[in-house]
Amino acid sequence: LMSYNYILVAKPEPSVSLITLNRPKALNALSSPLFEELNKALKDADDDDAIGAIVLTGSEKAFAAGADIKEMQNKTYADAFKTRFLGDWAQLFTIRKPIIAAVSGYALGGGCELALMCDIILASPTAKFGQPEINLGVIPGGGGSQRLAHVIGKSRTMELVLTGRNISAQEAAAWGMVSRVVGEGEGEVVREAVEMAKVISSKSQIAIQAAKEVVNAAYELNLAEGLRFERRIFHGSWDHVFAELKSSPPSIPALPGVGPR
Ligand code: CO8
Repeated sequence: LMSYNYILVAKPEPSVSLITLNRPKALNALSSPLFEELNKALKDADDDDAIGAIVLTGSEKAFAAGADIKEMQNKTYADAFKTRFLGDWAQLFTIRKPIIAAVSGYALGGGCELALMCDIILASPTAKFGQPEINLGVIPGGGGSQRLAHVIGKSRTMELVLTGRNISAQEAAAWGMVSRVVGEGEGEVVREAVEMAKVISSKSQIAIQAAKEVVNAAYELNLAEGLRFERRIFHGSWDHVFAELKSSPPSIPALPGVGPR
């Protein structure tokens, strides 16, 4: 097992990888070394055939309070450009298995952007989302302006990005930014996310990964391209079902009216 400095990796269920951001003293500020470890853990989970879904969480106080301001403050434009600063965050999109963010406490700036990069967000009643970059004289740099605009629309995105105001879990749910607010109690949001990950893991993994790919395409393609992409993936998606039915024992339920059972 890999040992990490800034994250914890566990298997609360045989089919679920739980990654916990673990820089409590800095409220999980997303430094480059932290992101390097996160990328490694995500890749390992993606490569592990036993894992069907991933849960990403932080602490009760903070999912993540942003990009690491202390790391950024001395970077010149040339440093940032040459090292593609924050560019490595995009590795998260190469992960084919679903990633569920379980958010408690602060999800600000880069922390909010990290949650938005996940496939599903569940929020604890304590969650607070916001893009406070404007208060520092800068703007979001991890996709916040673009992803929020897709998810909550222009007016609300402008409000968050231009005022720097934080919103509550309830507001985020009403705005469609998170799936829902789960019950109170420490660790509740993580338990709920693990349960959801377990359900996802019980399905055909090929179908799950194809479904994630096509839903995410809705945020990149126009409608005509997206529909064509969905249809193509759909056309291929039953091939493996019949292939598995021919081999025994099938790991997925038989289709009504089809197959030996
Ligand atoms: N980066 C680095 N360290 C951080 C960060 C961060 N984003 N957030 C908190 N910390 C550290 C604090 O410095 C403090 O460390 P120390 O004890 O060594 O001083 C420790 O975490 C605890 O923080 P607080 O004492 O502030 O805890 P509070 O409970 O009083 O407050 C808050 C919690 C409200 C979340 C507060 O910490 C806060 O406002 N944090 C910053 C939030 C923020 O602005 N996030 C957006 C970051 S910006 C971004 O993501 C991209 C742009 C960055 C541009 C930087 C240009 C210079």
